[in-house]
Amino acid sequence: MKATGVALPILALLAVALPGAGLAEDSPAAADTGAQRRDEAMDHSQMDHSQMDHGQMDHSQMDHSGHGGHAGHEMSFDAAGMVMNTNRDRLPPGCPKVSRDYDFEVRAGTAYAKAFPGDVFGMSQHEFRVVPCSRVTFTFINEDAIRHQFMIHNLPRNLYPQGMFHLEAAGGATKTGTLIVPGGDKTYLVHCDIAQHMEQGMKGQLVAGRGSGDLSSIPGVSARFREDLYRDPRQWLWVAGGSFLLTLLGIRWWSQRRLS
Ligand SMILES: [Cu+2]
Repeated sequence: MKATGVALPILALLAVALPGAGLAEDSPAAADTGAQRRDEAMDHSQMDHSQMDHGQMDHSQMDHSGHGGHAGHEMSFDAAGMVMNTNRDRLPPGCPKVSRDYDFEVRAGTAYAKAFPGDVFGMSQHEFRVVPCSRVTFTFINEDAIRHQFMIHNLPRNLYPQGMFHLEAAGGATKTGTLIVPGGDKTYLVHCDIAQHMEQGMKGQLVAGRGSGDLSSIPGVSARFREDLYRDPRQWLWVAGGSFLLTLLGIRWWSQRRLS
């Protein structure tokens, strides 16, 4: 009776102390509390934006809320989404003719983020490699229930108002558009501009020729601007199992000591 009376508080102490001790082995991760993780997520979005050339993208001049800001765009718009600035025949600067045709079928949705820890949204393909002056048709299939976009930026403004090619598909919808890539080696940003979708994985790049360097945080292509720390659930099982075993051993040792 006396043995159990002392063993119980010790058991409780062990149970509290041991999981903590297990975590102390890799303290940086242990310190990664929920609150910090939220802060990092916010930070991440801001820093990611600052690293990109969003400043050159004219988002300030765009009016996403209505038609007013889309003056001059060639645009087809319906309940299923829109296709903006599609171009099949007007040649961009440096292109005497269309060099080649490409057809990409891009699927978008949460299912394509599974391979990338920390991402929520994704695309079936995050990088598109083409030769300069090629004509590229994108069929954008949205498998989610929410709206997604497929936007390409920094294209020649005389052909693509605001330098932008833009597909937008409502949940479950498919939209197709074509553009002719300018001459020269350049990497173009592809993204979904709906709030936080790019930061959560809907970011890609269209690489013409040798490109002009990888953009950051392209899933499967380039490193994240800031890495997220995630713990494998199996690690928790090891910690819990280890603590339990140590507790049993402690009780055994204690009761043997009391009896001897
Ligand atoms: Cu999206």
